[in-house]
Amino acid sequence: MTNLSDQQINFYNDKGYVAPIDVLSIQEAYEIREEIELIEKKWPNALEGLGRNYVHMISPIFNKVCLNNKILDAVESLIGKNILICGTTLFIKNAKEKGFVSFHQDAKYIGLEPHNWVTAWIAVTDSNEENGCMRMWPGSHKGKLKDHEQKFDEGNLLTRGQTIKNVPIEETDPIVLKAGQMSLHHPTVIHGSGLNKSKDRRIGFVVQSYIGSNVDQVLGKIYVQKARGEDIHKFHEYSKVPIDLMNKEDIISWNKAKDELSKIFYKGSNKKGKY
Ligand SMILES: O=C(O)CCC(=O)C(=O)O
Repeated sequence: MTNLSDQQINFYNDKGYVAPIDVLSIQEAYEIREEIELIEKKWPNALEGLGRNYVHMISPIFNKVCLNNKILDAVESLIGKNILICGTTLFIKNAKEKGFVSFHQDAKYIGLEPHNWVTAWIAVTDSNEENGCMRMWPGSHKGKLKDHEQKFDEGNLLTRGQTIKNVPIEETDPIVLKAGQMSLHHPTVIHGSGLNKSKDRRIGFVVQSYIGSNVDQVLGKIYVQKARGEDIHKFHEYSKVPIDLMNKEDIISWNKAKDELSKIFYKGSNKKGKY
């Protein structure tokens, strides 16, 4: 059992995140990197843009990570025992590229209500201040949702370049993780990340997010998979568990799911970004 301790739960409630949590071995983390790099080689561009989403639908390796018991035990400590996977995303920052993530709150445009959900950021590579790890503004989850400016700026890895202004960077905590560790963060904590100034890629495999079965999607349609417990509310349609990598039938379902997700991401916006 790797349920979070009372101290970790208190920390999460107070700060809006908890880290680091050991969940995968170095080998398991490396297996994810190899899967990503295999896909990039065999299906160039498949993971670009909107393709970075729902990747657990086309790869048994990514799917297995979402069902990892150490991750689920920790998640259960925060959102209860009835857990669904409602999406995954790859946040990749290659060396020498200008990728960053502006300060934002996940709950702003995602339509998941109520906020009984948590995001698991799993380090596929080490993630540190040099290569642009996430930074959390501790305690910022306690306030209301903030205004976000939609900047659609180049290099921003967020859909709309949504940005909360005047975040005091010196008050933010760097989330330093070794490959195989994860952080968990709250739907309304303000977070972002800077440039990768290292010589290697920085990769996060992100379950975005684990939701309680009481969480509805109020802006559109999502596809879920059961992670643990019972789906009491049955709000969502289920996606299939992938049989092998990039199976043709799975790709059809993946494309459908990504299209629906894109509608949610850009609801109310007259412009679309890259993702
Ligand atoms: O990977 C990053 O740098 C940011 C990821 C993020 O914003 C998230 O997982 O909510």
